[in-house]
Amino acid sequence: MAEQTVKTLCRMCDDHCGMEVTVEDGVVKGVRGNPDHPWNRGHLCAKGKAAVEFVNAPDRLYRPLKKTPQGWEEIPLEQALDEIARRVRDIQARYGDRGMGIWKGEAVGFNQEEEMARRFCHAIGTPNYFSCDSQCFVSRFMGYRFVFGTSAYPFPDCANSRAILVWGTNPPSTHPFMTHSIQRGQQRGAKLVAVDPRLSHIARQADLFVRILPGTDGALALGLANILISRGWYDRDFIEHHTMGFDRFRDYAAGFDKASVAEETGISPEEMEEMARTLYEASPEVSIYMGVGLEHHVNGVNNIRAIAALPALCGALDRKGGNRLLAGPPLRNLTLYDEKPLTHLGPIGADRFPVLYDQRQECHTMTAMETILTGDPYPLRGMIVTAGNPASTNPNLRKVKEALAGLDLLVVRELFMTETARLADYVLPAASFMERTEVFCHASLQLLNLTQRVFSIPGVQDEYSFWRDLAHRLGAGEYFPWENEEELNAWILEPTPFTTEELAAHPEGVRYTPIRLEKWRHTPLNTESGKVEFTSDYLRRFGLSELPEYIQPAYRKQPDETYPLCMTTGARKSFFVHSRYHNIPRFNRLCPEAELEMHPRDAAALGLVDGQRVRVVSRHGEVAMQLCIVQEGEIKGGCVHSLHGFCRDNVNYVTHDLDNDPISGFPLLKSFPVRVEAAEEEPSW
Ligand SMILES: Nc1nc2c(c(=O)[nH]1)N[C@H]1C(S)=C(S)[C@@H](COP(=O)(O)OP(=O)(O)OC[C@H]3O[C@@H](n4cnc5c(=O)[nH]c(N)nc54)[C@H](O)[C@@H]3O)O[C@H]1N2
Ligand SMILES: Nc1nc2c(c(=O)[nH]1)N[C@H]1C(S)=C(S)[C@@H](COP(=O)(O)OP(=O)(O)OC[C@H]3O[C@@H](n4cnc5c(=O)[nH]c(N)nc54)[C@H](O)[C@@H]3O)O[C@H]1N2
Ligand code: SF4
Ligand SMILES: [Mo]
Repeated sequence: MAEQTVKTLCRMCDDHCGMEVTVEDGVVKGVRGNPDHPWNRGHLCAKGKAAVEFVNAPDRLYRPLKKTPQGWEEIPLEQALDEIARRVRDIQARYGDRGMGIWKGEAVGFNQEEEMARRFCHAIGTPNYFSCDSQCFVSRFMGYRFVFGTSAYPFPDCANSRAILVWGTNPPSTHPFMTHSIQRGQQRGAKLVAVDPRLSHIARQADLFVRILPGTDGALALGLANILISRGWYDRDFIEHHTMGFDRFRDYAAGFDKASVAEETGISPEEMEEMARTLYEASPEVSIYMGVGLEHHVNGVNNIRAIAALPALCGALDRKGGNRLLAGPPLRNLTLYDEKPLTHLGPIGADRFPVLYDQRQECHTMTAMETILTGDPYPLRGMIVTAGNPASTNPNLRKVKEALAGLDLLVVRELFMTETARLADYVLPAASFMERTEVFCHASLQLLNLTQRVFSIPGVQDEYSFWRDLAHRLGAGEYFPWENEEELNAWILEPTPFTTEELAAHPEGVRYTPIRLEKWRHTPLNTESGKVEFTSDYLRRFGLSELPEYIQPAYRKQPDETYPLCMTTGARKSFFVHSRYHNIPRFNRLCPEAELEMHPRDAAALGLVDGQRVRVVSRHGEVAMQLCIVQEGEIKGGCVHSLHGFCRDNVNYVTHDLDNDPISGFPLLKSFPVRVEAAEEEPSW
């Protein structure tokens, strides 16, 4: 038996921990953490350890499937690619090149493989590139970008902080090895503050748990800014020399007094006082880490901008123990936005969310569902989806399923027969992360890595081979000249001092640039003014508020008796990633079905008992699930929560697709009104 150990990175989630894989005759037998990798230092989380079961799963797809009136038919790969190419050509001939869309999900990451999908999209002449980023990270990206000019998030240096604020995020479940640096900070005496409507894992470890009403975070941040500024508890020198718009921001924040903020957010004036004092006393060693809990609201970007103002007031930007500004690597970019911008073709959603398109060249997935169903502003008739499961993860699932099922052509590249794959005309077997190689940048550590192909299965294509083969069939082969991923990796690395061989020799990563602090002393920030921006001229030019204006969520502004509870969704469990890993038996046993978490007082008022089936009804739809009455203190009264990604009882039947943040276009998944009642019969879909 030829046993071999391959050092690569785990991609069971996007954290890319160092991983060593044992392979015997091409079959993966075991995994362990790479002790030399500085992110995870030899550890793997439960999902990482399950990578063996994932890549060897008995329900994996190995052959292309074609939907026929008799059911799924297995066909050879070459035939599948030929037929798909013919049907793409037909759609583009009939409706124009923009009649096709490309959709990339979370499972293949955000560097090279995202760029490849974008490249293919423009190579075949359509501007309609969609991704999970219509509801992931882009609101944070924009919030940070408008204030600090960063393209990545300002990394919290928790290990060296004296105060750590985790706001709308729960790293023990989602970024487990980030938790180590939080713990190191705590061991050195840092005070940990968690802001969340639910008692998350990190909130349990916090010195102060601030139990906030969903979607009201901007009011709290402005209230804190008001306390800090009115008492002079801020870094005057930094504000004077390195920021713009301070006076207008100060005047605006002055309207957020403790009493009105308490009324809006459900946070007591004493808790606000304690938060403000914690920030002041720890300044400038204050690090703030924001998560997806802040994004899925109609006011997300501005709430995030308001929170981002706090490290600026504390003078914590790019300081030891503060929020570090990250430098990206000088890698070659694969996208064609300079060569073939295609904006004249009207990318879908760019008119509704011009800032989203301007900042990210990203079309809007929820608008796409409308476009498919109505043909307005033009027909969108074909879609190729890779590494995503929108029929589980996008909001308003009834509409998503109707739209995707009604396309002339839906192609899904998958490892498993998912809800989205079931709607497809063709399902193509996709390579897992162990069957491809890519250059990966660990921006927070400023490291470059090369992931390794551990094994391969004939007929199961990696992302590059698929786009290359289809592009060649569609007359766009000139954009995919590289023979394979290895050649492509070398091309991407050309502007750097490193070769693929050097990266392969350093599975723990190589630092592409030294970590330097306080860069703002010598180098202008990447904002329009070169300074930290409390107000944004850029947003004003789009007709949006230049201030991080606080807009009340609708459930606060116009309470509706029909839907008296506030719903938040998607607080992650450590062993699932969205709709992934439910097929790993030991994870499935831990949480076999969707649950609705409810405060005991709310359950008592409705006469509901633990474990019974309840119906959750929103303006968009309804879903039945099992009720879980949590302990007093585990969730804010008046709020309910459910995780997304379940095959049955999916909460995305009740989430809102067309109530969006006007800046990022993000949907309302986390602060929308619902009612809950005993379920007498199951909904009909
Ligand atoms: N195990 C696992 N890891 C993952 C993922 C996964 O699905 N599973 N997903 C990955 C992806 S794509 C992402 S985007 C990241 C997300 O990573 P995180 O941002 O850490 O996501 P969550 O764990 O959902 O934490 C969000 C927290 O925000 C809270 N919250 C909800 N609404 C509000 C609100 O209005 N205000 C405030 N202050 N808090 C609120 C929730 O209760 C929850 O505790 O995780 C990544 N890592
Ligand atoms: N209600 C609600 N909905 C949410 C959220 C929420 O908080 N609440 N969170 C949102 C967020 S932040 C995100 S990022 C999205 C994520 O939305 P999606 O991107 O749709 O996420 P997944 O369900 O993880 O789908 C990934 C799919 O890729 C497949 N896959 C795994 N590995 C590979 C691979 O190597 N190659 C290919 N081709 N396929 C692979 C998996 O089997 C899986 O079906 O969900 C969003 N949906
Ligand atoms: S956190 Fe877990 S799943 Fe994510 S990369 Fe690391 S070991 Fe893998
Ligand atoms: Mo996400």
